Amino acid sequence: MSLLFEVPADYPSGFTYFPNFIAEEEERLLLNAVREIELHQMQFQGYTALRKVRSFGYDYNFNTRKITKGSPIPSVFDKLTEKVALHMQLPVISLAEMLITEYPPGSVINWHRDAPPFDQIAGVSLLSDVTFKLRPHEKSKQGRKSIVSFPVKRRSLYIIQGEARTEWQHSTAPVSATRFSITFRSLQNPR
Ligand SMILES: O=C(O)CCC(=O)C(=O)O
Repeated sequence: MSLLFEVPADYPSGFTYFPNFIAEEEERLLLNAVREIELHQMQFQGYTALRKVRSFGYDYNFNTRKITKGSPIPSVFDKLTEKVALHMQLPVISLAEMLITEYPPGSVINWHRDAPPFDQIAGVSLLSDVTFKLRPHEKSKQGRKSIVSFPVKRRSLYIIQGEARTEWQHSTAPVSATRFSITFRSLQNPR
């Protein structure tokens, strides 16, 4: 497994980045699969975001802050799930949730740490690049200078584990062209 870090030296421990994680042909097949799936506008605490989403495996409810079992991850994503699990050094069964997100031009995901029921996170980017940002979660440590910002390229994989997961938040800058991400999450308490 080749490990190529193309992120700044001050990126937090637990953040790993693999450019060219998938080949162009794999990206084309994944885009075909993703475009077959009906996505819905993301609703968050009474606010409708520009991005569209669909989760599989588990669904997280932002009101109850609980997860419930969802529809199974479609088998067309098996190969990708296995490859992501291998890079996360986790058994494939532990990738319990898969979230597909479509970001139309101008859309973002704001600063957040992923919901507590989830543990480790991995994101595969399709169709276009994005500027990915990380900053400390603790308010007293936040400031312009604490933001680590770098490009996450289409066909890449990033993994968020350890300190990057527990002590840091992440967000993305507005995209200039439509981007899809496929996010995998393991559970804090596997069922
Ligand atoms: O689009 C991305 O890669 C970020 C996804 C993300 O942070 C999330 O779904 O919580």
